[in-house]
Amino acid sequence: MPRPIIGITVDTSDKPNQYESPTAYATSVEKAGGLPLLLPYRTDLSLIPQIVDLLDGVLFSGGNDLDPALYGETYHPKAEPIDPDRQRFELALMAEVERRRVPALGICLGSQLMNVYRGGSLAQFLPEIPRDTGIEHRKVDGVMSRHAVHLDTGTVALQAIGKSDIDANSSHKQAVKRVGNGLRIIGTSPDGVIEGIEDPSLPLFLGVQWHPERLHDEADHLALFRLLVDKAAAKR
Ligand SMILES: [Mn+2]
Repeated sequence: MPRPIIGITVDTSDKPNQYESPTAYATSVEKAGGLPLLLPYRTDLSLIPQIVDLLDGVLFSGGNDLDPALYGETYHPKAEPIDPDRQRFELALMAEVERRRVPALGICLGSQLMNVYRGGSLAQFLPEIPRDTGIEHRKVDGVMSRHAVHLDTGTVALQAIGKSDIDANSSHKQAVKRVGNGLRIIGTSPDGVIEGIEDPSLPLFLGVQWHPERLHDEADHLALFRLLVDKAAAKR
């Protein structure tokens, strides 16, 4: 059987006129049984239906901060704005993916995009949000911290991973605030930060705030890529 083809969105490089993609995304998809395919975003949006024709699933990858105008705010002083071309492409791609019920996994920015696409909002700078404990969700000195995530009963993430308490990594300063239409929270960290969302009415529309691609050697985290690949195989 040919492997399901998983499109992976790419990020902006610090160098001008280049894309970049951390290798761990493609490696994780391949390890889970999929065939990874990177998707350039400086693309005429009219090509998106044909791009989606090629794909069995889509991984919306990490990146910089969405324009908060999408949820009626202005950029926080600490924001690192996303390339507007990337935001435009990914919103249009997500609309096509949703319309055709193509299985989708969002990671970090990808998860935030799912929420904002559905009319939700984000907390723009977690260090300023009152929380129960002093968990650091940002990367510190180049190292991702780790914290617990409790997965809620009945979520596809819990079903895929097979246990409700996992040890996630963390490299984000934003998180879901108002949950978007049709989405539900899949889990939270001990300080109450929302660590993922899903739309249970679609074959797979799951976003996680952590970085499972950096932990593909751990079964709990590879399980999310297996879920994406399995749903993509079932859709063919
Ligand atoms: Mn976190």
